[in-house]
Amino acid sequence: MRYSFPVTLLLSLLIGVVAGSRAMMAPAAATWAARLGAIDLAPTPLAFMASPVTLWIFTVLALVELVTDQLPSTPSRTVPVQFGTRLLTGGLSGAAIAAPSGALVAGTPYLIEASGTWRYGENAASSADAECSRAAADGTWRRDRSVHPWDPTSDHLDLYVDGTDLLSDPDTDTGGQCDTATHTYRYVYKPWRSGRVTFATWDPTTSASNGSSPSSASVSPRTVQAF
Ligand SMILES: [Ca+2]
Ligand SMILES: [Ca+2]
Repeated sequence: MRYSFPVTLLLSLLIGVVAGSRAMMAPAAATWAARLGAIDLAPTPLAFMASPVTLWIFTVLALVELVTDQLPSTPSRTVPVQFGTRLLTGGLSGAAIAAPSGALVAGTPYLIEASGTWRYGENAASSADAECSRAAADGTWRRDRSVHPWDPTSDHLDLYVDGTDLLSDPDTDTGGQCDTATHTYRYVYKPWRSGRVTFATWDPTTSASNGSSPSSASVSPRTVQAF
């Protein structure tokens, strides 16, 4: 099951509160939720959380914790070991809740496919796709193009994912690593952190809006889980 972003945030907050009071209760609750199908971890690196072995390990640990917490010899929950365990189990449980929410999971490869063209600058003949562009004065689609005289060696107008210029492969290389047939490019992207990614195009020409206005932007990236 997939929850909306606010619901995911709320559930993550709640599981954090649970982890704060009972370190093992949070992952036990998360594994039960995964086991019962309330959260779908199968396509994520946290799939092990839904396995019967993990379920019983965390359940037993949670029960043991319930008993040992009553013993006078149990240290305060604010000592470093107790606190560190809570951070770990709380983080793991929160990740299990957030993983299927549509956000990307760190270290997982995703196939990004971007297709379409958008207009930059003010001339109708100036257009770009995810990697290549052509100009009014130069009708050839080129992989590298600077559109700012102060920055002649930069490659502008490309699609950026999470702030990084992609080096994606054309669906059909019609010359110079450009796809002038369908303007479609693919890239296997492995995010270094979990979360949502931003897609942006960069148009440094001073006279234009920066390519993100709906009228000129039709490069449509979509992500598909690759593995
Ligand atoms: Ca380029
Ligand atoms: Ca690029």
